[in-house]
Amino acid sequence: MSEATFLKSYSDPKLVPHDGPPQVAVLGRSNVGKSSLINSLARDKKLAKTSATPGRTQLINLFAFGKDFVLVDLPGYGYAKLASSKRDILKDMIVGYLEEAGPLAGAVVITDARLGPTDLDRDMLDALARADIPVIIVANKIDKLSRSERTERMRSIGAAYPNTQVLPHSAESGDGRGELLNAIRTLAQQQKKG
Ligand SMILES: Nc1nc2c(ncn2[C@@H]2O[C@H](COP(=O)(O)OP(=O)(O)OP(=O)(O)O)[C@@H](O)[C@H]2O)c(=O)[nH]1
Ligand SMILES: [Mg+2]
Repeated sequence: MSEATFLKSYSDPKLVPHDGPPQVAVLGRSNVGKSSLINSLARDKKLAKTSATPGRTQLINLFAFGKDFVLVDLPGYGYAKLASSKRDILKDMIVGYLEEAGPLAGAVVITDARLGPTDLDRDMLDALARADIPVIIVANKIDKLSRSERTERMRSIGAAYPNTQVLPHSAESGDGRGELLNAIRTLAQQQKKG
């Protein structure tokens, strides 16, 4: 049984409504596993469209997790092979959603556990910090690392971002699913109270 429902897709960030539950943006490089992570949280592999090739998500897609929160699946950044005109359109969607579409409960920034935050991830994290948007950093595809590599990766991201929550996750094994769900719920509740 799916724990989330697809609401709607948008190409124009200005049209995304903000009258429902708190919204949490899912951000990260193309192919890092944003859509798969939403499916993992929803326990529904078919909810968000995923693909082994980058550039799959090309719209702003809203998924409601009951009345608790809405996860916003966005196009990935940094996909070099995409035509530059298309890349600009996708970038405008991400930036437009973050800047213009209204208050956000927070953002989940997904990094590849094998790489840690890249330059583009750092730029995104800096921009979110400047905008005062609460962030959870995810070390995704953690199944690809050995136990000792996991420990070292979590330590190094934590050292680079000491004031930010950093959580491991794997859509493959389900590792970290419960903790991430709780952390997102907490972000959403904080916005409701604030
Ligand atoms: N091993 C492993 N593979 C994963 C994991 N999460 C995603 N993948 C794989 O990574 C690829 C990309 O997944 P998507 O969820 O489509 O990535 P995305 O970030 O939404 O990509 P775009 O929409 O193109 O930006 C797919 O082949 C997934 O099966 C994970 O936790 N572990
Ligand atoms: Mg996607």
